[in-house]
Formats: sequence, structure tokens, C-alpha cells
Amino acid sequence: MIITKEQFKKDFEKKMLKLYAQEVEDSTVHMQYFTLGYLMKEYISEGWAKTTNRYTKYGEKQVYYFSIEFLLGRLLASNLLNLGIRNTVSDALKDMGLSLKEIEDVEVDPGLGNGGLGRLAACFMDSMASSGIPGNGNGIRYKYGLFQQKIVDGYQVELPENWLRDDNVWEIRKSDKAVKVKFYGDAWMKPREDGSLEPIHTDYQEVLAVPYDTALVGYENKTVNTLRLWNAEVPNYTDDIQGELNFNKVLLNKREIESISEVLYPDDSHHEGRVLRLKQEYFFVSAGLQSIVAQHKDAGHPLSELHNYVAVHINDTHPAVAIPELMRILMDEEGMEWAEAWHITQNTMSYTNHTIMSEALEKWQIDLFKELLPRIYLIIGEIDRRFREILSSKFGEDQNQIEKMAIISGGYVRMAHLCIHGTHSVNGVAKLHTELLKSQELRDFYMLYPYKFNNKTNGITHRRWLMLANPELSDLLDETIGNSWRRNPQDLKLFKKYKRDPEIQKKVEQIKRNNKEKLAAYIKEKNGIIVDPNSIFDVHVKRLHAYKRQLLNALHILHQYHEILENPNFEMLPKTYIFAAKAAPGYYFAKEIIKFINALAEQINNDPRVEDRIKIVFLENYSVTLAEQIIPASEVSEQISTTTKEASGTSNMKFMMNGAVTLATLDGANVEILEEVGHPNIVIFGMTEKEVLNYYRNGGYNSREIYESDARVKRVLDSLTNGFIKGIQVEGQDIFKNLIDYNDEFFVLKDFDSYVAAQKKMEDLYRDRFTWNKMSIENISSSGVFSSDVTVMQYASGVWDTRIIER
Ligand code: T68
Repeated sequence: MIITKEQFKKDFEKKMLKLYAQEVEDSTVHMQYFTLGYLMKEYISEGWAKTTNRYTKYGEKQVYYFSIEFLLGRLLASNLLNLGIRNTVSDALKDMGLSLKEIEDVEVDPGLGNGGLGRLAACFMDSMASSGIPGNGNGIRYKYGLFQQKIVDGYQVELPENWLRDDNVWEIRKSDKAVKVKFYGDAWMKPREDGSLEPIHTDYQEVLAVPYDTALVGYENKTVNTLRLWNAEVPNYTDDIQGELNFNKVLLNKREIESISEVLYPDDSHHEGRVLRLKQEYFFVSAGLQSIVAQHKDAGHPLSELHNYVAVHINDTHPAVAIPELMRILMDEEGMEWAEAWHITQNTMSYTNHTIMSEALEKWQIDLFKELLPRIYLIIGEIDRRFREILSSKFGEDQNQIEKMAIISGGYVRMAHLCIHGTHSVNGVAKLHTELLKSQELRDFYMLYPYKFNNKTNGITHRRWLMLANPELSDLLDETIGNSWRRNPQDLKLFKKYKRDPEIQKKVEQIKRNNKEKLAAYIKEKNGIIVDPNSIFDVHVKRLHAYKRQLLNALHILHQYHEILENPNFEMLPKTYIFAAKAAPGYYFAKEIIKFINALAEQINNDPRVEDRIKIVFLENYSVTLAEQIIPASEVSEQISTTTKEASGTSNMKFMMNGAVTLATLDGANVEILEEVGHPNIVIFGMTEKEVLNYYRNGGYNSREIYESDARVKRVLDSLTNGFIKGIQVEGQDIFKNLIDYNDEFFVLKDFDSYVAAQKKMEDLYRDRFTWNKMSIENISSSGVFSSDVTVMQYASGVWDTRIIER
């Protein structure tokens, strides 16, 4: 949009007066935030209505991205950026004596996601809008987002995240679009006179799903898409004949109903088998599909053509009940026959798998499922019966094979199997991950449905992760290669020609230095630790999980500590190790690792013999907003998961785009980062995929042998249990047990030696400023292919079959 400074100032003053009956000069920064936020929403709304009408008018095929998490981050800055008025607004506010930065800092970061999966959904939303793809998000409006993490005495403590305490300026409640979702009751098929069967569902509990819509503003392209999040409420029964009776019943259940959208489950890469989770899943899926079908009919399109107007994407298996729910709507409510409904359902739905870890694969106990969703269970039963027929025709009497692949088996409903059978497309999130799905975890399904499997390597939005997070680097790019990269991130490769240019190298280094100073100030304020901006900033930020191996990093630091104590003249470049990570509240071992890192920090940071060669910082409450501060200041990006375990990773891409050098195993998208930058510009270590698979399949790994044969490993592990590191009596024992008695499931010790060598190599590279700056520039200029704009275009043409709307 176009607006002059003067016009904006008038609008802002008027809005402030309207909202608060106050002049700008007497306002608080809080008032300024809400004034600006509501004004932005007004600016957005015209384009929003126009986009919605345009989609309807031209019957454009719509994508609905169904996800139980959307980790958006703050919206004020990104909306200003995408509207194209951030500079104008910033200047105007400055004229009025206000600071945009301070105002932006008032916004709460809505943590409606755990980590990679939820953040990916948010990047895709930004990229769909910015690429002109008619894309909608569908999810849950959790009252409480992911817990706030405090570190007390080195331990993680969880506090509720009440992000809706103040107004949420971005959402619009759409009461008129509310729908009802049915739980519990009895369902059966009643024979009609003509011999056909009629589905009956009685005595159910009704929950009102009320949508809250948030605008998703495209980057300077007049497109505004919609994120629809559903709130669970008690229905209003005034139009019901049995009103009073039901109303009392429902009032009693008020707490139970509202709990559906109360809180985000804090488990990352882990299946939560509780009934409330299944309720959440069916709740947002049913509400979303009901509103999609209603809209489709309102527009006058035939239901038989639904798949030509609508694509529903199932983000991991959490929305898998979309498959039987669409069948239910088409058959029970619209009177369609099974065969046609199934054809439409399969052609409407597509599915992304995000993990090969078995503990994350959703399976629901039949009894629990049947009780909560009796009608849906009947439909899944029929899907399973027909699927078994297909399997029989293929595998004959091989009952084992059929049970292995069935949807309902062994007392469980398996959601991944349902997703593969019930959709037309199944994708992994990085090349390696997709190959592993095809050759290992989902091998049987790949044999059955080879044409459904495809890869879509994840991506990140360069608007948030470069343009907003690193304005200085963005300006330098404009100065050198022009600004086409802002619209077309693949143009970042133009920057490559400056990799040996001493002047540009110096500028890149200076920008990094400035970002490091800002982060150092933040660290000082939050943790009271003084870190030296001349030291290497080596950063490991992500969820705390054994497979992500924060422990390997920590053990290496402990190893370096021993080296220094043994040889006071030990030479190393000063290093600042930065961690940030939330552990799932029930994940005991992960919490112990947090305590270990903090104990290590306490001891090493305060040991004068270290002479500041090592500093360790654990920043609490990792979030999108914190990531935006940390990543641009990072030099070494720790991506050290056990090979085969990290499906893709996406922070690896963010670090690279900001000029960090990756220290990586050949896991997930790290493999593709290597393909882009080449061996001279990344440091690779650790086991290969084949080695890992071989050990997991055939055994033969013995961690104790390493403990006994490698003196460095012995020294490090012994110091966990012998009181050398203070304050980890219990944790030290448990970590030792995990690594030795339980044989080190994630090969921490196996990779220790090559990790030490890789760290050394990193340090040597860093000493040579020319080489390092060159590597940094190579990484920035190779990062464009990891823009989520690229990824969503691949989904649009390869999976969703949507057109890009030109204006
Ligand atoms: C992540 N998965 C992958 N899961 O671990 C990561 N799980 O490699 C990948 O880059 C990312 O997805 C995007 O594809 C998750 O983040 C969860 O957060 C999760 C949440 C609930 C239940 C299970």
C-alpha cells in the first residue's frame, strides 16, 4: 500500500484519540502499540476483503493447511514490512518522538507451536500469501501457548503462557461462522426399508467452534490470506426445543468443553495418547471441513467437484481424522455414495510426514477412539475393511503383511497408515528423510503406492529471517546486488561474486560484529554474564531432545575445560557457547541435560583458570522472537543430530542465510546445505547413514568400549559422576548410565572423536579471516534455494494443483 508520512501521522493521532481519548505526546508505549496495531488492521482489511472476494469470484482453487500448530511469531513488524510501509511508519513515528522498535517490543509472541513443525506452518503461510497462492491456515486458538521457561538454580521451571491477557489486535471473531462439533454418543447403521443403511448418531455432546481469523499479508502484492483458528465454546441452546434440559447438562460440561482449546500440548516429536489431544484434533478438523464445504456450496459449486476447488493439506498425522470426517460430511450430510465420497476425499487430501521416530507416530486405542468419535470410528472401520481387500488382492493370504499395514490392528487405529491410504500425496521434508521413508519406515506403503511418495524439502521465509532479523545485512545486499532478492530470494546467489572482495568481506564481518554486540548486551542483561564479542559465537538452539545431541556439545565443552586445566597454556580461540532449548515438561532426561549445561556454565564461567577462553550461556525461554536475535549474531551453527533422526531441520537454513557456518552431521537438510555450499564451506563430521542403520538393525555398538579405550571420553564421563562438576550428583549419574549402561542410543560417544576434530577444524578456519568471511558469504549467497517461497511453489504445482494468481 502507499501512504505518506503526513497521512500516517494523522491516522495515528486520530486512532489514538478514538481508542484512548488521549494525545500522542501523553501516551504510553502500550497505547502506542495498540493504536498502531488496530490501525494496521484497518489498513489491511480492505485488501483482505478484496482478496477473499477475488478467490470466490473466480472460483480459484484454495489450499487449506490443516495444522495443530502455527508458530507465527510477532506480527506487527512483518505486517508493516509486507505492506511496504515499514520505513514510512518508522520515520513518521520518529518525527512524533516515538520509537518503532520499542513499540514492536510490546507485542507478545504467541507461542502456538512447539518447534519446527509449527514454525514451518507459519513460514508456509507467509510464503503462500507472498507468492499469490490462495492459501488458508486451519488450526486451534489455544488460550495458553507453549509454556514459558524459567531457569531456577539451573533447572527448567514451566509457567503458563497467557498470551491473550491483553487484546490480540490481529484477530477477528467471526461468530456468524461458528459450527457445531459432535463428540461421544452412540452411532450405528440402521437398515432402511429398501435394504440400504442409514447412519445414526445419537446422544452426542455438542461443542461450538467459533473461528477467529487473522490476516496473512503477502509481501507487497495486494494479497491477504486467512489463518482461521477455532475456539471451543458452550453452544447456545436457545433455538433448541429441548433447550433447558440440554443447557443444564452443557453448563456442567462447560469446563470440559472449554478445555479443548485451552492449552497446547508441550510435546515435540512425541505422541500424546490422551483423549483431550484426540478431542483437539477432531475439533479443529471437523470445524474446518464443515466451513470449507459450506463455503463451497455457497459459491454454487457442485460437491462432486470439491477436489477441483479445494486442497486440504494434513500437516503430520494430527489432522488425520480429516479423512473420515470429510467422508462423513459427504455421505451423512450430503447423501453421497461411498465410492464417490472416497474418490473426492483421496483427491482432496495430501499429507506430510515430519519424523521417522516411532515414538512420535500417532496410534489411538480403539476403545478410547470409539467412545469419543463413534461415527468416525465406524467410517474408519469401513476404510480399513476396504483397504484390507486391496492388501489381500496384492499379498494373497499373507496375513502378517496385511496386519502390518492395516489401519486398525493390534487394538489401535494407526494414523499414518490412514493418511497414506486416504490421500493422493505423501511427502517427506528433506531428500534424505524422504528416501528413508521409502526404503525403511514406510517401505511397504511405498511398494503399494509408489506414485504417492514425493519430497518437498522444507524452507524458511527470508522476509522474517533475513529482512526483518538482519536489517544491516539486508542493506548491504541491496547496495551490492540490488534489491531483487527481496522478491526473488534465489537472486541471493548474485552475492557470491563478492566472496573475495576485501571491502565487502570487511562489511560482512562488521555486520556480524554489530549483531554480536547486541546479543552480548542482551546476555548481560538477562544472565549477568559478560561475553566477549571477539570470541566465536557457537550456537545450539532448538528443542531439547536426546537425538539433537545438545549432550555431545556439552561433553565437548567439558573436554576443552579439562584440556585447559591440564595445560594452562592450552591455546584456543576464545569461544562463547550459546544454548537455548525448552524440554517437554515430562521429558526427564532432557531436563537433566539442561541442568548439566547450566552447572557446567556456572563452574566454567567462574573458574579463573579458564581465563575467559570459554563462556557458556543458556538463554531461557527460547521463542521465535529470541531466535530472531540470536541467529543473526551466530557464527557456528550446531546441527549435530544423530544421522537419520532429524527429518529436516529448519534453523540450519536460518543460520546459513545469516552467514553462519554449519557444523553438521549428514542428517536431514544438512545434506542439501552441503550440496549447495560445497565441502569447503561447511564442516561435516560423524557417522554416515549406512553405519547408523547398520548398528540399529544388526547391533554391534558398544559404548563402554569407547569409554574404556578413549582416555578423553573416560576423563569427561568420570567427571560427571565423581563430583568434579558441582551440583549434578543425580544428573551426572543418569547421564553416565544413559551413555554407558544403556549403550548410548544416539551414538554420542561414537561421534565424540570426529566431533572434537570438527570443532578444531572450525577454529582453524576461523583464525583465517579471509577464509572465514569467504565461507560466510558463500553461505549467505547459497541460501536462496531454502526460501519457503520455493517450497510452497513446489507444493502448489506438484501436490495441490493450485494456480498462482497474477495481478
Ligand atoms: C520437526 N518435527 C522435525 N514435531 O523434527 C524437523 N511432533 O526435523 C523438521 O524440520 C520440522 O518438523 C519441520 O518439518 C516437529 O517439530 C513437532 O513439533 C511435534 C509436535 C507434536 C507432536 C509431535
